[in-house]
Amino acid sequence: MNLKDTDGELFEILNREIRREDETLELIASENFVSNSVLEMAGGVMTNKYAEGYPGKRYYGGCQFVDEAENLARDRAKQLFNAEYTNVQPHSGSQANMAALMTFLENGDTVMGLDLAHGGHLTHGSPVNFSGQLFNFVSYHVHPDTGRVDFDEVWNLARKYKPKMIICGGSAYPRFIEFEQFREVVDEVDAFLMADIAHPAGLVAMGLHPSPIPYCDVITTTTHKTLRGPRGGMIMMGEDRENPWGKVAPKSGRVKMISELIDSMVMPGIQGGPLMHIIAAKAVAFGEALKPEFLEYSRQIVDNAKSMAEEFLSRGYHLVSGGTDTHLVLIDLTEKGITGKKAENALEKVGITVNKNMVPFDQKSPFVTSGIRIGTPAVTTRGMKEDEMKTIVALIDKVISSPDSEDLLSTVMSEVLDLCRDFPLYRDLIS
Ligand code: DSN
Repeated sequence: MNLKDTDGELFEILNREIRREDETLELIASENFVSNSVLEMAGGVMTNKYAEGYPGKRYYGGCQFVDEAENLARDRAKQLFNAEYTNVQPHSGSQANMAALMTFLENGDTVMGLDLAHGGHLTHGSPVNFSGQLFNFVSYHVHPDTGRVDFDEVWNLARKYKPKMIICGGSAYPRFIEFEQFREVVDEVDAFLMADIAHPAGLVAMGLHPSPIPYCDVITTTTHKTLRGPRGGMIMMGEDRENPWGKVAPKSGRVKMISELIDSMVMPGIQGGPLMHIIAAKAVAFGEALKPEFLEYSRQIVDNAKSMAEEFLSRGYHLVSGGTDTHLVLIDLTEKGITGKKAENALEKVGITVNKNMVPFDQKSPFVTSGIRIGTPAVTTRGMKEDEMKTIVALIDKVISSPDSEDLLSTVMSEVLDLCRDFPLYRDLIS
C-alpha cells in the first residue's frame, strides 16, 4: 500500500506541490531544490529511529546505522568548512542559534546583532523572538549611503555597551559578511564573535565567500539554502577550546571543552530526539557538496545573481548596497511606486515566487514592506544561466510596471510556464 491508495487527499496535495515547484520560478533566496538522493534519505526509514545522545553514546539501542550516518554528516561537514567541530543535530537555524547563544551567554547578557529590517534575522534579537526576550540585544545597522554594515556605528555601540557577543550575518545581506572587521571589534571589547552563515553557507564551503572559521568563536548555519541539503541547522567551531567559564553541562556535569557544552545544550538542553532521517540526508547533501560539480554550481549561483543585479540596475531599479556578492539581491521598490506586498502578490499570480522584504530605513510595516528579496539558488539548480536571468528580470519588470493589468499578467504567466518547461524539475516524481 502506498500513499495513493491509503490517503488520496494527501497524495493529490503532494502532486499539486510537485507541479507548483516544477511550473513556477522559485526566487525565494532561502529556498532550493534537493536532489532525489537527498529526498530519498529524508523520506526514508531513519525517520523511525529514536537516538537521543550522540554517536556511540545514545540513550537507545539499535543505533549502529544512524551512528554511521551521523558520523558521516559530521565528518563531511568538517571537511567542507575546515572546521574542527560540528553538531549536525539542530532541527533548524533557529535551534542552532538558540543553542549557540545559550552556550556562550547568560540570561540578560548584552549582545549586538544586525537589525532585522537591515538584513539581520529574527534570532538576532527581535523582541518577538526568544533571543530578544532572553538577552539584552543592541542592534547595529547598515549605512544609508552604502547599504553595508556601518562599522563606525558598530565600533561606537561596542565601546558603549561592551557586549559579551556580537553576531554577524543575516538573512537579507547581499554582500560578503565582514568577519575580519568584526574580529577587530570583538578583540578590543573582549567579546565573542558568532557568525550566522545560513544564507551563504554553500558559497563559504566552496571558497566563493570569505570563511568565518579563522575569525569566529562559533558559527551557525542552515543546511537547505545555498548548501542544497534538507531543512535543518548545524553548529561549527574552527577550533574547539577549553570551557572558559567553568560552566556545567546538563547531565554531564563540569566539562572541559566548549564543544561538550554545545553538544549538551543542543541535547538535552533544547532538543530531544534528533531527526535521524534528516541528519542522514544532511550527510548525503554534504557528500554532494564535496564533489567538483558543486563548485561549478555555486559559481553559477553567484554569476546568476550578479547578472540579475546588472539587469535590474539597467532597468532603473534601486538595489540595496548597489548590487550583490552572493546569491541574493534586495530591491528597494520605493521609487517604483509599488509595495513589496503588492509586488509579491502580482508576481505570485504569474508563477514567480519571491518574498516581500523590509529594506533598510523602511517606512512600511513588515506586513507591507518597501522591498522584495530575490535569490538564485533554486533556479540555478534547475540549470538556468545568465540568459534566463535576463529573461526573468524582464518578466519581473513587466509585472512590477503593470501589476493590475490582467492581460499582461496572463501573457507573462504563459512565458513563465514556457521557461519552466525547458528546465524540468522532479517530473519523475509525479504519478
Ligand atoms: N526564513 C529564512 C529566510 O527566508 O531567510 C530565515 O529564517
